[in-house]
Amino acid sequence: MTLVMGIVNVTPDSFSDGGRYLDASAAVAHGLWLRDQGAHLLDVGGESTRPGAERVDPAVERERVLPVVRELAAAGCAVSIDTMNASTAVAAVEAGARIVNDVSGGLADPEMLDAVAATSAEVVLGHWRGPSAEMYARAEYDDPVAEVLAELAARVEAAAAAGIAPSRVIVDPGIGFGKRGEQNWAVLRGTERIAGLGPRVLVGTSRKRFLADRLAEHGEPDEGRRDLATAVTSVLAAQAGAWAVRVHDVAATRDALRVAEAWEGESRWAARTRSR
Ligand code: PMM
Repeated sequence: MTLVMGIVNVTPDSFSDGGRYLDASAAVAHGLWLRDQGAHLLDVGGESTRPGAERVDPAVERERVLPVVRELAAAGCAVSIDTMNASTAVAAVEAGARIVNDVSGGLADPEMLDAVAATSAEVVLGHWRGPSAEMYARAEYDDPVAEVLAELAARVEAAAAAGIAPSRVIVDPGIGFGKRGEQNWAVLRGTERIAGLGPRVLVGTSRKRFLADRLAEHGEPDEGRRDLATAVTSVLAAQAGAWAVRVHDVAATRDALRVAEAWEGESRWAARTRSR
């Protein structure tokens, strides 16, 4: 079964839902609602990674996310903490998070991998080429899939060197991170190869600009149109071997995955996803 990770952004400026859940109780209510819609995991984040975003002070980040992590974990939800700061990661794990989701793959904070190693949490290592403010300047690739694979493999090795067993590692191709338009499609096309690296794969396409750009090429307005596109890319990622998909609209992706599973046959789908 492909897992659905629901997004709980506790930020004033995330590009699609920033500001709506800055209040902790509203964020908790949103997380519980996503859980009821079928999310297997809830990803709580307090720092926007939208293109051009400024970094947030880790103390401010912790103030935003810890009450939300604590309450959702206490309610029995499987929580991941979306952070590039080791101090926030450790505090969130103490508050009940089971997964540290670091879009920088441990590159933004040199203490991250050692800090995670000292916990029992799992870790998502994202493909990343520098902070939001400068990531597009580094979006140069000769062969996007090969380069993403090699750079992810280096992060998996760094995690192992820090003492994080490969079974605790999940990799993420970092759609939209240091990648422009077509480069994102090229990387998604390589999902099967990325899954061949070994660790489980998480794919996050939800509401990202490259989807809106694709719709715009056909004259479709952007407003409110990205969730259906996200459900489609999430199913395709699952078929290519993704272990989990990270989305805002859990119900749409859940339905899409159920339909795809019926098409393929439950046992074949289960066998494919079990092997991850
Ligand atoms: N994308 C965003 C934030 N966190 N984490 C992972 N593992 N993968 C992603 O693709 C990812 C992420 C940016 O999207 P948002 O601002 O809408 O949360």
